[in-house]
Amino acid sequence: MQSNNQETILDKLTSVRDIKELSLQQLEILARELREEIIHTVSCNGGHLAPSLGVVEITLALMYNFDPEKDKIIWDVGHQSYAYKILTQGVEKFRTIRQFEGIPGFPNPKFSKMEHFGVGHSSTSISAGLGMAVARDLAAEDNYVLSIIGDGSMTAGLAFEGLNQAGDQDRNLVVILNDNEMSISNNVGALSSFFSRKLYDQRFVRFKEDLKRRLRQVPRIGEELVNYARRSEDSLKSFFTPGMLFEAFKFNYLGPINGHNLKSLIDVMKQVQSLEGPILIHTGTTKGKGFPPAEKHPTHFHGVGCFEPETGKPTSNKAATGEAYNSVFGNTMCSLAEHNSKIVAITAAMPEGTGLACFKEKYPDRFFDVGICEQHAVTFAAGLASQGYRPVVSIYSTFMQRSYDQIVHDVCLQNLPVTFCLDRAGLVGEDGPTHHGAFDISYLRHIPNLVLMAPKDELELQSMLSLGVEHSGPCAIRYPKGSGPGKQMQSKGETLSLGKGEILKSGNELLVITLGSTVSPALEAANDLQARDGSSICLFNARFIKPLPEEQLLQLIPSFGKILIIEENSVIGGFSSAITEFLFDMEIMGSNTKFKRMGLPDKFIQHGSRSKLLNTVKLDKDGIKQELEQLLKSRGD
Ligand SMILES: Cc1ncc(C[n+]2csc(CCOP(=O)(O)OP(=O)(O)O)c2C)c(N)n1
Repeated sequence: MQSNNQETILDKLTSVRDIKELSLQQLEILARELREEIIHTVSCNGGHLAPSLGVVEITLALMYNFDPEKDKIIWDVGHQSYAYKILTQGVEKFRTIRQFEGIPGFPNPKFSKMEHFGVGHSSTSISAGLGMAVARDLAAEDNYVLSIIGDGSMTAGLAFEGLNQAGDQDRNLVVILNDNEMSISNNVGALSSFFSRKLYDQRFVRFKEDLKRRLRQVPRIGEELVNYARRSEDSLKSFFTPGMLFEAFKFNYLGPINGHNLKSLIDVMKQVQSLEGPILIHTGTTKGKGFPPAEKHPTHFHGVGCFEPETGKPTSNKAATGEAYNSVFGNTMCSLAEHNSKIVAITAAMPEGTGLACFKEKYPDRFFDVGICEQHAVTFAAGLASQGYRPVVSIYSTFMQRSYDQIVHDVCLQNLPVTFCLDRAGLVGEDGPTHHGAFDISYLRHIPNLVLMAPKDELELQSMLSLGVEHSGPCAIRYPKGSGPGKQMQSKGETLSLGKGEILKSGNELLVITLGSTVSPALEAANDLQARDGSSICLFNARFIKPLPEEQLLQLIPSFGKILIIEENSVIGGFSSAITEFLFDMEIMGSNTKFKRMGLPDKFIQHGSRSKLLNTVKLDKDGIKQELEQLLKSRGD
């Protein structure tokens, strides 16, 4: 950001191609300016700060050596692409990032011709890059394909599936491994400790010096041996570094190099232009580089809300209504685990986001972070459950999409007692369509044996979790981002019965059937209308999508001529589909009954604050009230 009236290098750029004309010194100044702009904008809009600060030099070296219009630069996850967005779309657009109708936080080809592939979920960049490399070769075109992937994203099987085929295809493809030894939290797994065997690791340097000293001591041929060792340093390097691993995949391994040293980066990227076949450049970077609070607390600054740019202290003073769902989940897990030693918790690289950090602290032996490996997380849980344990797998709704086959084949088909906790179900807000949890009811509700439920508040989440870990088969609980309506946690939630809902408000003019996050706004809307003009609305909280509370529905539905079903899931295949299918099967789809359903429309919903998006799709109190008013006014026949 410009701190005085002097024109910065960033201001003077008219096109991304201007970067090629800059001196090393000017590039270093530009790196500083980019960091200032990223910190300034993220402090106002929130966003992925630490990942983006870590790749500023890598971005500049790419821009210096390649042509982002012609060459395909693919950012894995895309949360680190802020410097790229500034350079390719300009500061003005960048300042609208993540805001409703502004540019998205993740690369999306619909918004820029220099964003070649839509991302948000991790570990896709090598497969997509290989696809682009093959397409290029088939069309006899000439461009570079570069995939930039973090060490966290490299833990996923998908990344290795890509490497495996890429090595075999032997196409020109460059993979840049951005190794900061962090996922959102510290990276985990055997692979991550392998990566951290760095060339500039003191142990390697010491070993090298030691070896040379000993060789020199060999009579007569000592100096010659030292020279031979020097010549062999490259193969020694790959033996002592992750080169071994990537060379086994038939990649030409370059590195590791300091990912903040612009000269080394520019040199190595120049070098790859004269090489053929798949190449992996291993760079070491610091997450949060250049902003001390983020360097110190990279997990907190991975993705942040608004903050003071001078100190990093949060500034958003949104009054939360209740306790955050993830914290209710984490605390409930801790208390349930106290009484049941078979309960174990599993996360796929999100101990903080899912609320399991306290469980990790309290029960380190019963906590498992498997890395960004949602598929493995589910099958791993199935193995534990098959041996009498009660695994609880907490994964965001959107990322659970990856585990569909494992849920069907490894858990539900064998009726194993695994509890799935799907956080961030529904609209997530600023992260946008790659992250909305719009489909989980639809992709889970048809799986035999699976119990599927959604809590209306914090207390109900507590009760559903207790039911889940006691139930003899698989269960899934979906709950939204943020906090609940404000129900205090109790030492023990209400005991729920499978497939039983509750009438929260009685009435005789219209029946609302809903569950989960839409219960609260629907109840408020119904109460408002009753207070305003005496409307008599009955509200039924179904709690369960599966098994549906069939008996209660059969009792309630025939008494109403107007029925509104509300859910925060895609209307296609969701909760309202479950009810209409049930009514159809029971042959009680009365032609005199007016049915209406509200849910997420059949389209991908853009980014913006959660409240703005809920308002846009009419799933907030005002939208529901409008629908209720119309239904109440309409004739019942
Ligand atoms: C399939 C999937 N699971 C989980 C996430 C959430 N997530 C976003 S970034 C990230 C960590 C990525 O670490 P790394 O690739 O090393 O990049 P860094 O943030 O360290 O730059 C995770 C777990 C995701 N985007 N996609």
